[in-house]
Amino acid sequence: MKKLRFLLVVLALFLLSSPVSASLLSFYDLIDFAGSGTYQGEDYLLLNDYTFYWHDLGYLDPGIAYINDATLSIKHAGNKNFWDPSHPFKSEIWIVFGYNNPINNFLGRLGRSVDQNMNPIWRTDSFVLDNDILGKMENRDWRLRVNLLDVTPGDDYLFLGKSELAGNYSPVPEPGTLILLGSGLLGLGALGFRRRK
Ligand SMILES: [Ca+2]
Ligand SMILES: [Ca+2]
Repeated sequence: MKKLRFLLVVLALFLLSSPVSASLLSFYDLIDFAGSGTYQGEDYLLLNDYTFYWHDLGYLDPGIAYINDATLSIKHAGNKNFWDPSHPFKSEIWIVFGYNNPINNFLGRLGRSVDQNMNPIWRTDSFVLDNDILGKMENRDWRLRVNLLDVTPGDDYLFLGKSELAGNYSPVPEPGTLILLGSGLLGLGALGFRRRK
C-alpha cells in the first residue's frame, strides 16, 4: 500500500511540473481588405505588383505554447497567372511568400482569377504553412508577414478581397488548473495513507 501512495505522490509531482495534455484550440484571423472599390459584392484593395501585410494572432486566452497547424487563404481577383515569353509585359504571375527577414519562405502561387474574357472573378487559394514558417511565427510574437509579389515585367494589378489565417494551437498550461489537479491527487494520496492507519 505504501507503494500506491508513493506512486500517487510521484504522479502528482509529475503533473505539477509538466503541462497538462490539453486538447488543441483553434485560432482565426481575418483581414477584410477594402479601400479601392467594390467588385461583385466584395470590397477590395488594388495591388500594384507588390504589397505586404501582417496576420497577427494577438493575445489569445489561454496563450499559445506552440502552433500545431495553420492555413493561409487569400481571396483575390484579376490574376491572369500566365507567362508568355513573346509578350512578357502581358504576363502576370503572383507569388505568395511568408516573409521572415531576411528570408522569403515560398508559400505558393495564386491561381488564375480571370474568366476567358479576362474579366476578374473572385477566387480563394489556400496554403498550408510548414513547420519552418510556423517556427518563425513563434519567434515573431505569433505574427506572419505575407508578401504578395508579381514577378513579371511591367505593372500588373490584383484585387485583394480578404485574407484568413486559421489553425490550431497548443495552449500554455493554466497555473490554477495545475494546482487544483495536483492538490487533488495529493489529497487522494493522503486519504489512502490515513485509511491504512
Ligand atoms: Ca474585402
Ligand atoms: Ca508585373
